[in-house]
Amino acid sequence: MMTPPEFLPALIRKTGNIVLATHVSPDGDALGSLLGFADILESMGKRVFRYVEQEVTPFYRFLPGSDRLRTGMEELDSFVRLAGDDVLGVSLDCGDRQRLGQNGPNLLRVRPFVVIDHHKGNNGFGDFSWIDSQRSSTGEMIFDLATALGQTVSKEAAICLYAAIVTDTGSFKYELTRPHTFDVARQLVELGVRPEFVAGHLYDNFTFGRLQLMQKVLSTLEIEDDGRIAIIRVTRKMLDQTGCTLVDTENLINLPRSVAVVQVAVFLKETGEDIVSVSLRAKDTCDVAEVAREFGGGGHRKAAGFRQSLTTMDEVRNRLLPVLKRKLSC
Ligand SMILES: [Mn+2]
Repeated sequence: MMTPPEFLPALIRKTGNIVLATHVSPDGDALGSLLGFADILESMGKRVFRYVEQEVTPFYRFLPGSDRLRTGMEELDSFVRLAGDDVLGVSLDCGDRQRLGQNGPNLLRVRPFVVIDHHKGNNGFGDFSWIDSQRSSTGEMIFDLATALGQTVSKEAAICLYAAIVTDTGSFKYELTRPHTFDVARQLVELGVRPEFVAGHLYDNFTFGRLQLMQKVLSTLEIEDDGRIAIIRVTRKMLDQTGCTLVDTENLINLPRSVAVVQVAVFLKETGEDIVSVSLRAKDTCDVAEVAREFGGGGHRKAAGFRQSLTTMDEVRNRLLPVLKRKLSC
C-alpha cells in the first residue's frame, strides 16, 4: 500500500500541535523522516515539537531543521500543556516502545499516539499505527503521507527525506529498494535535492579519528565457520583513544559483510559498563532477526540487533556463535 491508512491524514489535518519522536541513537532515516515531517507539518500551520533523547551529533547537522531538535522533557511538558486536547504524538522509525528511550513512557502519555514505521516485527504500540515492512525507509512513507495530505514538500524537507531513503537503502542497494523508492527519490531530486550534497555529508565526512577507529576495529576481525561468519568488535577504550563515539561505528559492519563468502557479519560493541550491543547483518541464507529475538532483540531479516547487560563481549560471542552456526547449517 503506497497510501497511508485513511485515519492518518484526517487525524493530522484536525490536530494543531504535534510531538514527533524517534528511536534512541537516531540514524539518517530516523532524523531525516522526523525533520522532513516536521517541516511538512509546519507548512500546514501546525506547531511541532521535534524530540530526540540526546543532542544530535555534528554528523547530521547538515539536515535542515536539526538545530530545532529538542531534548528537554520540561520543554516537552510545557508544549503539551499549552496544546491542551489539541495534540498528537507520533513516533517515527521506531520498532518498539523500548527504543523510544528513557523518556518513552512520558512520550506515550501524549495522546493519541501514532506509530509510523517500516520495521518488521513492530507490533504497533500507542493508539494507532501505520507500519509497512515492505517500505525502504520511514522517509519514503513520510513522502507519501505528504502527498496524501496534498502538501508540497519544501526543498529543506526534501533533503531530509532523501537522506532518510539513502541511509536505509544503503544508497539504493538493499532489498527493499523498489520502483516506488526511486520514484520518490526522483521527485525529491526534482524538488531541489542535490544527491552529491547529501552523499557528501553522509559518506565523505570522515575524520582521521574515525579512520583510526576503523583500523582498530578491523584488527579485531575473527573469521569463523569457514568464512561464513565474520566478527568485529569495538571497545570503549578504542573510542576514547580515537576521540570517537558510537555514532562513528555506524556502517563499519558493512566491511566484513562485504566479503564475498561471508553470510553473517557480527559487530560486538561495548556500549556501557558491562553492556554489550550486537549488530547482525546477513545475506540471503540466514534470518538474523530470528537470531536477535532469541537474545531479546529484533530487527529485519538482513539487519538486526540486540543488547545484553551484565556480561562481556567474549561471553556474548560464545553464546551467539553456536546459534549462528546452527542457523547457517540448516
Ligand atoms: Mn528506518
